[in-house]
Amino acid sequence: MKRIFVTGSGGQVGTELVAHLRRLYGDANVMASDFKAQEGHSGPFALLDVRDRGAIASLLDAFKPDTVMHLAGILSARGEANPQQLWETNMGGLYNMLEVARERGCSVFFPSSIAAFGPNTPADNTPQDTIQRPTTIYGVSKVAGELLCDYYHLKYGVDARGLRFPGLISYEALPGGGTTDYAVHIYYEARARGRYTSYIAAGSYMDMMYMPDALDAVVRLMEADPAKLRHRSAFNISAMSFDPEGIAASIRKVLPDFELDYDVDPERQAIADSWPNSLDCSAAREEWGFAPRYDLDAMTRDMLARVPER
Ligand code: VAH
Repeated sequence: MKRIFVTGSGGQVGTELVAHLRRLYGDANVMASDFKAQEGHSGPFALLDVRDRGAIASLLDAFKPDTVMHLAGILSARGEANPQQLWETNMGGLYNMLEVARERGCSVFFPSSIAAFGPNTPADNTPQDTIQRPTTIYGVSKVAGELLCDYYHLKYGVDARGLRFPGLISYEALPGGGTTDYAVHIYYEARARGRYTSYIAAGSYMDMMYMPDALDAVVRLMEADPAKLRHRSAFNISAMSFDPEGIAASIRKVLPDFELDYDVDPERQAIADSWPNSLDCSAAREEWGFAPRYDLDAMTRDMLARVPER
């Protein structure tokens, strides 16, 4: 990778991925874009609605990237409130990006998710290749996105690659509209109020990962030797699996008086119940060296040291 175009640069992943890529490849070689204006960029930025293929084409013709990281999209919980909008944005945007990238020979990174699995997927140690019958429109868009990326690789030779992200925890930009967002909010609330009311029930295990490991995984995958990739658009990756009680116990190792209670949101609980408990990440390890550094306690110590006490 030398010149990279990022969509969704205002989101939880995009905010940190742009900064990470600029540290690695230089500010001028990473162009950020989002549908909302953003101040303070140290490199090029453009307003972009990914539903507008002409706008994407114009920006790529001007910036001439070799790689596009297509993060623009709506997350699971917000998507269930407006499935049609999610489909237009997530699938319409991805199709536009793949078409524009195909015409210009760009590589494409696609963020899939553990949401690409459903209630009849084996829930523990979920295989890389298994049943995918998600019951959310977000999950349907992720399975369709994985298949579309693989099709563009097989049909047109587009260098499309992707990761099935678990829940991501970070402190630079808050997540918006996801089901795993509780695992971010709990740290802010622990620091600010010493307590948190979880909308996800005890015993609901989901795969999670600290943002530094996610950023490293994206770069490792995109820089990997394509000859070694047996999979492409949807590698299982995860660093840990926990339920609300597990993350609370980790927080109490730093804040002994932290209290957790519950007010379960049935809609987000139903989404969480349809997702795996833990993934098998052997394909990612074997094909491109996936190696997360943070476990739950290391993430907790870092998050509590960094989140503001507001
Ligand atoms: C969500 N954070 O909750 C996203 C992610 C695995 C979860 O896809 O929708």
